[in-house]
Amino acid sequence: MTIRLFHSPASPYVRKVLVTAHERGVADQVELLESAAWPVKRDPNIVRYNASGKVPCLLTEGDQPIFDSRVICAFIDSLGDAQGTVYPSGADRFRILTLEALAESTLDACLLCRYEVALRPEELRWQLWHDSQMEKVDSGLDALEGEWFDLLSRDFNAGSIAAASMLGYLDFRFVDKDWRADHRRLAEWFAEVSKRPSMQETMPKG
Ligand SMILES: N[C@@H](CCC(=O)N[C@@H](CS)C(=O)NCC(=O)O)C(=O)O
Repeated sequence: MTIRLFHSPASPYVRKVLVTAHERGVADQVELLESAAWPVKRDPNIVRYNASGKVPCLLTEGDQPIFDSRVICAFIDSLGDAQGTVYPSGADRFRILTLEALAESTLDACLLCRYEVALRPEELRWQLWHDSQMEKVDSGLDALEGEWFDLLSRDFNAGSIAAASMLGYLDFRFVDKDWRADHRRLAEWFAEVSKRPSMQETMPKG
């Protein structure tokens, strides 16, 4: 089966999807489609399938769109061989889904900061708004370093994948942010999981 993916090589949400595909052994089934997702001047090729115009957006063989990244990850997980899953069932399922949501909301705040700096005309920028998003990033990092760390580091589940993609994005776009200084455990964990082939094969570019 071939699944097509509107993607961007810099997108951390796309990275989540690709890491999941590698972890589940289906990366060779993913065909990357050219696309130009951007909050202004959206790409009509994506909008045709995903009204938000965002990537990732997956197309099934029957041309059915699947988005957003969390839904795509769950879909890709279901394609992998029956023995593994990044969304274990049972008692931890909703904890892992919540961990994934935590990592993703942290990532959302990163992206809002990035757009503010990279996209918004300088005279329209609002420092308080930017700093408030960065506070969300810091709270998210604290939570991952703290109460969520055991679940995060127990295995490489969907929540761990989302967190690793978020940390990779911080290193990629926020090179001056020394998040490791106050999050030693998280930094060690990230160094370790970054060695996984799924992470090595999906380094952000752009
Ligand atoms: N919640 C979405 C977020 C996806 C997202 O924001 N993607 C960015 C690229 S990193 C995008 O397409 N931005 C274009 C836009 O905001 O219109 C998901 O998890 O897939």
